[in-house]
Amino acid sequence: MNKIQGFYYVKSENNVYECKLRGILKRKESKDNCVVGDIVEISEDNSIINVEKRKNLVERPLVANIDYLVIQFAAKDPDIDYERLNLLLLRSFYYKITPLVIINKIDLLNDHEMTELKKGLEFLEKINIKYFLISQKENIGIEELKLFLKDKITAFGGPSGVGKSSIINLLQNEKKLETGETSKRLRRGKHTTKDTNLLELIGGGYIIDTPGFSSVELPDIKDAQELIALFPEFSNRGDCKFNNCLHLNEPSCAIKEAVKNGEILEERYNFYKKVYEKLKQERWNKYE
Ligand SMILES: Nc1nc2c(ncn2[C@@H]2O[C@H](COP(=O)(O)OP(=O)(O)O)[C@@H](O)[C@H]2O)c(=O)[nH]1
Ligand SMILES: [Mg+2]
Ligand SMILES: [Zn+2]
Repeated sequence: MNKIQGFYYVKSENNVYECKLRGILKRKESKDNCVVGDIVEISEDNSIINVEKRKNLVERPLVANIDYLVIQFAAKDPDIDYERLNLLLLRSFYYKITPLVIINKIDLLNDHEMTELKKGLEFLEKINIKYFLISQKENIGIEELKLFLKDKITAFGGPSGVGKSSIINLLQNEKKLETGETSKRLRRGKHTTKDTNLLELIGGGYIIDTPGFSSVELPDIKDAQELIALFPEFSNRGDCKFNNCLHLNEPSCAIKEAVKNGEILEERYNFYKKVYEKLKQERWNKYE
């Protein structure tokens, strides 16, 4: 379901129907009663009469049922910002969207740099996150990516200049996005796509390309236990001495033990501590 200027465009197998909301859906004065990405039931007079339960819902942009968040970086120009990668992973887990990591521009790497890159991405395998090493320019890895995204709804996020628009243009036919050189002076804010419309993929499926998914703002995490749950490698470890262990300064902590023996990557643990401190200082203390 796609929404444009008050009309809802509902796609069935062979048709697109222009629909209006009806009955209880319309009366509910809520902007999220029916959103882009919803799976809906329509009547013969083109009214949406039911919205199916969502597997996820993102608020900015307002969109539901996303299968993947592609977190895209470039192997070089600009270099990978691992903290930003971790933040985007955190957001992906928070919104219950499966993350996929794409590293584009591998044409710019020599063999040694390629080995280093793979080492830097090893931690993704440990937390079962699939990654693709691709080059839009030299058409490396694009076919595999296409197959993977077929029939799925995929959002794209990542810094500017990593080739998001270039890749999206290869994947979809509807609308060509502007691409450009990385601005060296102003590194932020060159967003050429502002709408939330779903772009249809050539082989089936949809892409969403909006700046919202590149945001590195910390989501609305309520407390430490909710934060801990967003680190998949922290689960299914042995027990810590304390039930409500924050894995910081407590004795006999299974997480710190796992960091020490290399089962949990130190950078990931340090990222956890950093986010914990930030949330505690900037948000949680206010409610105490
Ligand atoms: N060397 C190389 N450059 C690329 C590749 N893909 C995109 N670029 C270039 O990177 C720049 C930024 O691309 P763009 O798609 O606008 O990035 P976006 O800001 O993430 O949407 C452009 O100059 C592209 O030509 C690639 O695979 N290899
Ligand atoms: Mg772009
Ligand atoms: Zn612990």
